[in-house]
Amino acid sequence: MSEPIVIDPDALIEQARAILQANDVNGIFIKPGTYQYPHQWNWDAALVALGLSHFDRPRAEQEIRSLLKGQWKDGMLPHVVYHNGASDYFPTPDFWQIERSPNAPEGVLTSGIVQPPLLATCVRLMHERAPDREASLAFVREIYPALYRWHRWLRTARDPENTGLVAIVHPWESGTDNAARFVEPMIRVIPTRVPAYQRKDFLHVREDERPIQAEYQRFIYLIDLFRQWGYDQETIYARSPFLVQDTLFNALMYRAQRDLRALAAELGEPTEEFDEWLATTRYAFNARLWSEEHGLYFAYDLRARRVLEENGCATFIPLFAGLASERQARRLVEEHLRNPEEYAPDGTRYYVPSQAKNNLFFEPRRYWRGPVWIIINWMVMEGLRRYGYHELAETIRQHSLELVQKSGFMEYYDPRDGTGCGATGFSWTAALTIEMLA
Ligand code: 9WN
Repeated sequence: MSEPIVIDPDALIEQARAILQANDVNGIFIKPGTYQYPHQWNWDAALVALGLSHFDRPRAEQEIRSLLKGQWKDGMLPHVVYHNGASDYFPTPDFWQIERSPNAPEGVLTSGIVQPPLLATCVRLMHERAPDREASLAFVREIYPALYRWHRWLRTARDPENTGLVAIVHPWESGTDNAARFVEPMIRVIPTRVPAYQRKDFLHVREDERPIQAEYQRFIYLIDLFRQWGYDQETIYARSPFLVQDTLFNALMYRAQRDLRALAAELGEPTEEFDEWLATTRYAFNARLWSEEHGLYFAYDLRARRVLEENGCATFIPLFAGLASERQARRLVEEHLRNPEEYAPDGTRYYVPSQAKNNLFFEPRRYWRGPVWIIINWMVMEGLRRYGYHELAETIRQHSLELVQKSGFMEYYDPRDGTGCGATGFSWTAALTIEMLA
């Protein structure tokens, strides 16, 4: 038996704050990792703001204002904002070539795809516990139009058929880039004529902890198509060889719409539009993505018109969103999360592997194919609390803090022994440590 790991909350909070401070680039944005990710990422920034809000609200608000500077004229909130120009991170802004779109923002460089809409959720959490409600409401009022335009863009550009579910056009948009649920749709992407490029993601991280080359090549091929199409969303929706209604993205969209509705109500803004969308989406999500046979939520491939039956951690995010019924929650928890062949410790020590352990593609140290990610643990923990599974939620919180205490603020962790993988000095691991301890 190995020694039990003793958590020192005060020391961990101090170290987490130090990581966020060290990753702060000139007070403008906080980079996701010390070396690997030197720009501002969309959902990372939302979590960073949430963590910062516990000790420095003005800086948290600044983080959000900086992210919103990257917003496109049509409302799209891109996945990366390059406030500081190019770096050793690839793709660089001159690879994205966003000037090909009439909607690109002026005076700021960004990517041309999106990431899961977590921002409204973090803004609501920050607002609800604000000591100065009035000042906080003033901030919400300031950014509400941008949040509204972002969500409206998703509801329209990415769901032109009004299905209630929004589509992603690139695995990077899911935030869980090489998850097993994208293997099948990525096989259907045939990367003909890939432009010349050089992978830079092994400069600071081991190659066997990153996506394999066949995937990376397709990541680049897709970007090349989108830029050739001038980032025209109608063309992208009609022609992108990758078009998926993702479990995690749609669950977070649903939660974010609920959170934005709550903010709208407090501001005295209209809410009917939200109610209509939420009702349609709740139905569509469960009708299309829930499998009664497996007791799991899956993703849906719009190109092949097929459900993607891969068991990965995204299946639990509907708990965070409040999309599951009590009965669905019970099946997710009892048949899967607590199942030692899939997610529960046994052979592994830590919750929550990002891929079920009995999934064909499970690899305990490769990126989104098995390692534990603190963002997922936090969402699963919050989801379990919502459905009354307090003990299991507490176990997952303990596991998360143990991982950080044992191996530092890493991007992800090996579920077998808790050793760290990926990027070092990882900001959302620090931000969520603060969130879990404060
Ligand atoms: C591509 C920054 C981002 C996270 C994503 C994570 C990883 C980028 C990459 O890093 O993706 O966007 O280069 O691998 O998958 O969730 O936002 O931390």
